[in-house]
Order: sequence, then C-alpha cells, then structure tokens
Amino acid sequence: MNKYTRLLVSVAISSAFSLSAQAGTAAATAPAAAPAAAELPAALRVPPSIKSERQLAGTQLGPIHVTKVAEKLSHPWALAFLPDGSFLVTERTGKLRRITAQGDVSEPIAGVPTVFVGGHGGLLDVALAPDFKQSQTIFLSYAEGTDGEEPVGLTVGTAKLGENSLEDFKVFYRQEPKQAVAPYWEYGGRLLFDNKGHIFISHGDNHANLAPQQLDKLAGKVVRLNLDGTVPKDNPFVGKPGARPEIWSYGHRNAEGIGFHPTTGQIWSTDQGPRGGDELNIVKPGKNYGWPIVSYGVDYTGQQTVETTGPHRKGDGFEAPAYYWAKSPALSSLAFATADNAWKGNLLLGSLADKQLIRIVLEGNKVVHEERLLSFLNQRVRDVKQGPDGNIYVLTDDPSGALYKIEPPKK
Ligand SMILES: [Ca+2]
Repeated sequence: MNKYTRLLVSVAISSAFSLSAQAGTAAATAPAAAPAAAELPAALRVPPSIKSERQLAGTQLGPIHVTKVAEKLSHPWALAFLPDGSFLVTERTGKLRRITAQGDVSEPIAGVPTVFVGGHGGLLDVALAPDFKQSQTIFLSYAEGTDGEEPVGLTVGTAKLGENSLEDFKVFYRQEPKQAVAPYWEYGGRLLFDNKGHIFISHGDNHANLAPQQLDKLAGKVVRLNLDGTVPKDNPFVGKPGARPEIWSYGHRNAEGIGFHPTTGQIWSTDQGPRGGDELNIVKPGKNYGWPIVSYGVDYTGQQTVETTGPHRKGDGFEAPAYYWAKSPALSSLAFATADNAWKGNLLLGSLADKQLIRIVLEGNKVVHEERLLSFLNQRVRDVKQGPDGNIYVLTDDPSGALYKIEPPKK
C-alpha cells in the first residue's frame, strides 16, 4: 500500500462515516432522499476523480478494491504489461503511452505510424512479442487508410520499444482488400499469441455485408500467421482454391476479445451483435460462425438485416455460440481469471453499452452465471486483462478514459 492509498483508505473510511451521519440527519427532515443515499455503494462515497484512491465495493463473492491508476487518457483501447511493472496503453486517437506503476502517464511514444481515426478505427491493440525480454519487440494493430478516398483496413506492425520511441517499425500484416468505408465500423483488431509461434488477429466485418462469408476476403475473419509473417502450412484453407490461406475461422461480426481458455486451450472470442445477439464463441479452425447469415440480433433499424435469415439453429451448418445475449452489452475485451482468488476460472468481459465488467462463471464450456460489476463507475469498459500480480485491470473508453486496478475477492 503506497502513501496515497493509505491516506485515501482512511479518507474513504472517514467519508463513509460522515456521509452516514449526514444521511441520518437528512432522513429526519427529508425522508424521500434517504433510500437513494442508502443504496449508494461504498465506492461512491468519495469522489471518483481522485487518482490512486482505493475504493471498496461489495460483490457477490465478497469485497473488491478498485483503484484508479491513471486518468485523462483519450479513448484508451488496449493495455499491455511491461516486465518492470509499468503499462503500455494505446489511445484509439493514435497515441501510445507508457504508464508507471505509480500512475504517471508519459508523453506520446514517438514512432507510432499514422493511423486512420474515425468510427471504430484508430490505434487499437498493443501486445508484447513472446520473446519481448530478448527482442523488445511489440505488436500494434491499427486502422489504416484515408478518409473518403479508398476503404480502410486493419494493419499490424512491429517495432522495438525504446525508452521514449519506437524503433525499426515494420508493417507485419495488412488486410487486403481493405473494406471499411464510412461510417468506418467494426475492425476487430485484437491480437493473441499461442506458445507455438503463431499470432491470431481478429477482423471485424468492416460493415461490408457478406464479406465475413467470403473466403477471398479478410473482413469478419480470425487470421493465423507465423511470427515471421508467413502463413502456417496447417491453416485450414491452405491450398483451397479461392480461399485466403491466412484464415483460421470466419463469419465473425466484431470480435474485440479473444483469448485462450486456461484449461482446455481452446480460443474463446466475444462477438458484438448488431442490435442484440452478442455472442461468446469457441473459435475452431475452419469453422463458420454465421454472421451475417444467422444472428440472434436485428439491425439498428429494428429490422432483420437484409442478409440474416434468422437465429442460429441446430444443424444449420454454422457454429452456434457458447452463449449469447438477446440485449447486447456490446462486448469488448475478454480475459480468463487464473490467479488464486475467488474469481479463479471465471471469464471476464468488458461491456461498452452496459458500462460494466461482466464476470462469467463456466461449468465446462457452459455459462452458468453472470455477475455485472463496476456499474458505479458508469464507464464503457474497453479492455480487461489480468496483470502479472493477479489483479484485473480495465480501461474505460471515454475522451477522458482511465486505467483501473481491481483486486478480486479473496478465496
Ligand atoms: Ca454467430
């Protein structure tokens, strides 16, 4: 516990006491105001804008502590943990910053490529190469293109991370053909490494109609590559005429979360539905996840999309989701909790529209329970990751977004 935390815990405790005392007084003269005050979580009893305050909040499995590590980030999108305890954070508006463990935010790191910022596009994921300790290499994903001139696509680059700059930036992978046009929605963009020398890259559908079903296009796909940029010989569509060999799976709408299940080793992904129909999928090679032919959602107009024939049905040839939501939380990132605390084995999901962290309890591959967390922050959750310290870190998507640390309930 650092000096700020100690101070603020004591502030929090004294504020809580003084607030209950005031509420008691107020109740005598204005009873109508009392119930709302009584329902306030402990975490709201101190102003949420103070950096480093460690707030206590009740959850189904016990108390959690929520600490704002850093703030005033411009639409932060992704988070990576550096070996020295600091953080790398992308801002969708095009900047990469380093944040110290104490929450000091650096000036933008130089050498980041020009990115297309618009709609869902911008600087997206950041991930350390598996050999980062030796190579200092990072991977960045971003939207690339020029507004109004030609379509925008997803690009992945690598660079060596210096103190204040990126060196030796190279384009590692480029979505061709690019397919996103105004209003520039749905890029996916999440990066995932296995321990076998591969990288997985999720692609949104770029709002490009049937593209997720077309195997000569990369929109709406999860792609798998070797770490030297070549295509693995055992990818499912290698040698199939008319199909791009990079493709691992297809029929995705917007997988902004992708990760390995810690015990089965299978890839799980989120998928944002249009209006309704967000999905959790188990991503298998060569499989078709159905978008836009089948979906539990409807278009934003309230009508079924032109291409959609209806929901997933047994025997329709498409991979049904492990779970879906009729009302979309607008799922972003995904993290499996593996540390030794009460959330071990749970799946954590960011929610943009519902402004929550969602805790999913699994029995095998079946979702048996969900708990909605962090509602009191009232912030869109863009990224969620488990840190090397076993705590959970989230980024909030806002013009003045923040990095929060969540200490899960103890076992
Ligand atoms: Ca689906």
